[in-house]
Amino acid sequence: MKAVSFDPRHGDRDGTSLIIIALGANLPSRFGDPAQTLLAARAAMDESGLRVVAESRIWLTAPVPLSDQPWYHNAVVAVETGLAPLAILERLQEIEYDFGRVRTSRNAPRLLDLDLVAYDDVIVDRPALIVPHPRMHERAFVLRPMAEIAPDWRHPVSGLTMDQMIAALPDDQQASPAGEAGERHAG
Ligand code: A4P
Ligand code: MG
Repeated sequence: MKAVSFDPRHGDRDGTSLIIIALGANLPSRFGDPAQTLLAARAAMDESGLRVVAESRIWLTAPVPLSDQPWYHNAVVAVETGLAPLAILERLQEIEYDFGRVRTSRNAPRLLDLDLVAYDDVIVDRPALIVPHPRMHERAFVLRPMAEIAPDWRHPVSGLTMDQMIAALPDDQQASPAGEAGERHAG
């Protein structure tokens, strides 16, 4: 794929874009435990014009940076939409607020975090929006689920493949599909 610069206020180019959104939660919400919150968030995306066309399994992941916070449930979905990147970010933030998120500090525990991880090979570098997400390439909780639904994606800035980014992850970022890990860390 060739990297292109792209005005994030305008809509997608041909309707066949690979748009990747990462979901994360590590506190209970009114929808239940974090796994139930992620399922409800996926449904909310569908209802707000972000049609989910592929989804990873739900992964249970150690907090990054490592701390005594509860472990996270994380997942990644691909959506189809005619919305431009900035409009997608607005929809995601509306859903976060609707789910009761109160922004405190970066990396604080959260009811629901929705990040726009990638929009094809588009590069956006604005104060309010950076795409690909500026930390996606160093996070197992994004890359491992994303590899399940977009194994052929290549980072448009570094040129690295999914396999290369995963191979470069530090060893301490534990992540496994929720069913396999057991639920002992959840909460
Ligand atoms: N922003 C810029 N680019 C983007 C983008 N591509 N997608 C801006 C979403 N937002 C983007 O985000 C802060 C600002 O980033 C937004 O106002 C938006 O304009 P936020 O969601 O308000 O705050 P945050 O989530 O605390 O910060 P941030 O930077 O999104 O944190 P991260 O990097 O998402 O990290 N560990 C595990 N295991 N699992 C997790 O899910 N999540 C985090 C949050 C930390 N550790 C984690 C997990
Ligand atoms: Mg976020």
